[in-house]
Amino acid sequence: MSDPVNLSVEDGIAFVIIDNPPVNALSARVAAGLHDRVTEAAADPAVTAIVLTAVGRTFIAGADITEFGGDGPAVDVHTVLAALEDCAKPVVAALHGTIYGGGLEVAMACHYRIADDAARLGLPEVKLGLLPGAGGTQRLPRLIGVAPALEMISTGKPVTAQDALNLGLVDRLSKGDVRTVAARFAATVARQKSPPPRTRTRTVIPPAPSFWDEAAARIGKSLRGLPAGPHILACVRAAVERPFKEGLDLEGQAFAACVRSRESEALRHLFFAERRAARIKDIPRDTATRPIARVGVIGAGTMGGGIAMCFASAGYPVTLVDINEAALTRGLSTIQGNYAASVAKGRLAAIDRDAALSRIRTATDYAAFADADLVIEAAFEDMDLKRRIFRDLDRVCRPGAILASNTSTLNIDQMAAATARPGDVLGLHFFSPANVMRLLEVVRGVATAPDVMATAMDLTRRICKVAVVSGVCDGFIGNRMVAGYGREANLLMLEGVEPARIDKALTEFGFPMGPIAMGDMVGLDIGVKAAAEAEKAGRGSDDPRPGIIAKRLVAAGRLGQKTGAGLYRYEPGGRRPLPDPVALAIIADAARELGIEPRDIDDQEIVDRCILPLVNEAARILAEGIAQRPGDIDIVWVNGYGFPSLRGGPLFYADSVGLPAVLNRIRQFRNRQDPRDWTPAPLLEQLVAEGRRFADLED
Ligand code: 3H9
Repeated sequence: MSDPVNLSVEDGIAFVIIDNPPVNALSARVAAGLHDRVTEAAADPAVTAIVLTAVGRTFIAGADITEFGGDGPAVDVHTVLAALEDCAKPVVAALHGTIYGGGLEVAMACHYRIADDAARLGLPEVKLGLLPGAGGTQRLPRLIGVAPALEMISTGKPVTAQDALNLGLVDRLSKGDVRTVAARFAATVARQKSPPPRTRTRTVIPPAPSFWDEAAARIGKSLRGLPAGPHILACVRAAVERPFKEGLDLEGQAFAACVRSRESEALRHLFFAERRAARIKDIPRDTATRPIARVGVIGAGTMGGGIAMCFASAGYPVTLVDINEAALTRGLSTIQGNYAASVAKGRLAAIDRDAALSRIRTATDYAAFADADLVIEAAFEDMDLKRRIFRDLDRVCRPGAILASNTSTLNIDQMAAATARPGDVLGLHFFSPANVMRLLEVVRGVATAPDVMATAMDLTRRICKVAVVSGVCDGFIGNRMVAGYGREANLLMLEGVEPARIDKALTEFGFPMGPIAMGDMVGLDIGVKAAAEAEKAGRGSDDPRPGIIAKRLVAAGRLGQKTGAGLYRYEPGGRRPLPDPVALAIIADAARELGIEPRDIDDQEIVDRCILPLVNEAARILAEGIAQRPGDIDIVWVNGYGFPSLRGGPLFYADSVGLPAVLNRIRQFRNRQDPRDWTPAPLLEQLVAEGRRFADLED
C-alpha cells in the first residue's frame, strides 16, 4: 500500500502532499502520515516553510466516514493539528476542490490558507448528524466570528472561495496553480521571519447577550430531533467563553456522543446508500454512455412542466410538446411562475432564470423531436395512450434516441413492445413536483440496454437528482410500498382513530406530514381515479375497506385541500387541516356498514400498523429483485415520501428495531387483522431465522 502522505523539498519549501483517492479523506493513516511528514519537515534545517497540499480532485474532503464507529486505529487528531499549528516554520495550506469537515479543520490549524478560486469550504458534519470534531467549533469562530461560524456549522452549507476570503477564512485566492502560489507565498513569509499566526491564540469577540437565546431557538427548530444541535451551540459558545483547551475537550465529548447516536448512524447510512444506489450491479461503472444534448418532453402539465424545468435548469435545451397551443401556453406560464417564485425567494438569479427559460422551445407535433436524444412522456396514466405515444416516437425519433415514460405504475415492457427498439426504452419516474423533488426511479425493462441504463444514471447526476434503479412491477418501489401504508391509515380510521391522531403519531415519528393530511393535499380523487383505472385494467382489489372513505368523500365533493374539505376542512385559501365532524360521520357510517367496531388504539400501534407494511413489502421487493439492495429502498422513501432521514429509511429503521421484534409484531397483526395484509414476507422470516439483518444484504 503506497504512502498516503509524501514529502518533497524544493528550494527550501517542504511540500507535504496528501494522496488518498478519491477525495483525500482524513483516514487514520493519512492523519498519522501528516503528523510524521510535518514533524520531519519541521526538523529539516534545509526547510524554511511548509506547504500542505493534496493531489487529485480535491484537498481533504473530510474525515474518513467509513472509519466512524468501527474498531479502526484511533488517532489523536489534535496531536496532528498541534504539529501543524505549533510548527515554528510557516505552514501554508494550498486548498482546491471541496475543503470539507476535517479537511477545513486541518487547514484552520495551518498558519495561512491560500485557496483556488473555484474551491468550496465548509463544515458539513451536521448533515451526518455530527459536529466538527477536530477543533472546528473552536477555530472557526476565532477566525471568522461567532455568527458566521455558527451559521456554517449548524447548516453545513459550504461557502465559495470568494466568500471565504471576505469572511477571513482564507488569506488569499489563487487563479493559477494553487500549489505554486502557496509556495511563493510561503517563501515570502519565511523571509519575513515574523512569528506564524496561530488560530487558537486568537480571541473571539463576544456577541450581543440576546444572541445565544435567538440562536438556540433557531437551531432548535432547524435541527429538531438531532442530538448534535444543542452540542453545536454549547461548543461554539465555549469558543467565546472558555479557554481553547476546554473548548476542545467539550467538542471531543460531544463528537463522541454524536458519532454513537442512532441519528448519525442513520444519516451516515443514507450518505453511502445514496452513492451505492448510483451503481447497477450487473453493469460496469465504465460503460460508455450515449451523448444527450437535447431532451424532449411530452405533456406540458404539472409533471411534464416540472421535468422540462429539471433539464432546462441543468443547461439542456428542451422541446416541450403538447396537443395544442393553449395547453403549451398554460404549461409555460406555470413554468415561468415557478422560476419567478425561486427568484423571489433568492434561490435563483434572474439571469439563470432567463437562461433556463430560453432553453425551452414548444411544439404541437412530435416531428419536433427529430433532433432529441432523449424523450420523456408525461401523458395521462393510460396504457393505450402510452403505447400510441411510443409507437409514434419510434417513428419520429432518430435511431439510438432514448425513449422514456414517466409512468408511476404502468408496465414499461408493454410500452417498449409498441416500438421496434425496446432496448432504448425505460422508465424515468420523477416525483411531483418534479422540479423540486430529488428522487428519480429509473425503471429497467426486461429489454432495456445496459448503456441506456448507464446513460440514465449519469444524466440523473447531471440534473442533481438521486437515482434508484427499479424493476418493473405495479407501482415500482415507492408506490408499491405506499399501498400498505395508506391501507392501514384507512383501516385505523374505520377502527375509530381520528385522522388528526394518525397524522400526529406519524409526524411525531418524524414524517413532515401524516398520511391523512397528505391525502388531502394530493387530492382524494387521484387515488379514487387510480383505483378505478386499476379495476378497469383487471388489477383492482377485492377488499372494499381501504378505499371506501376516499370514495365516499369524493362522491360528497370533498376532494381535499383543493375543495376546502376532504378528511379535514380548510379555511378559505388556508392549508391548515382542521378536524371536521362531517368527515368523521362519513367514516363512522362506512365503518358501521362494514361491521367494524371502534376500539382503543395506542400511538405505538398507529405507527407500527403504518410503518411495518413498508418493511414487509420492501422485503418482497428485494426478494423479487425489483430493488437492488435495502439501502436503495431507504433512499426512495427518504427522498420521495418524507420518511424521516434521522431514522435512515424503512429498512434501516427495521434493523435498528431488530428484525425479530418486527416479525413478531407482524405476526401479532396477522392474528388480529386480515391475514392477507399481514403475511410475513419470506425474506423477513429467513433473515430472522438466520440471525441476519437487512444491512447484511448490502453490497
Ligand atoms: C468529519 O470530517 C469529522 C471531523 O470534523 C472530525 C474528525 C475527527 N469519507 O460523493 P462522491 C467517497 S465528517 C469516506 O460520489 P462527488 C464516497 O463514498 C466528514 N469516503 O463524489 C464515494 O465513494 P465511491 C465531513 C468518502 O465528487 C467517493 O468518495 N465531510 C468521503 O460527487 C466519491 O464521492 C463530508 O461530509 C468521506 N468523507 O462529491 C464530505 N467523502 O466512489 C462528504 C466521499 O466508492 N463528501 N467519500 O462511491 C461529500 O460531500 C462528497 O463526497 C464530495 C465529493 C463533495 C467530497
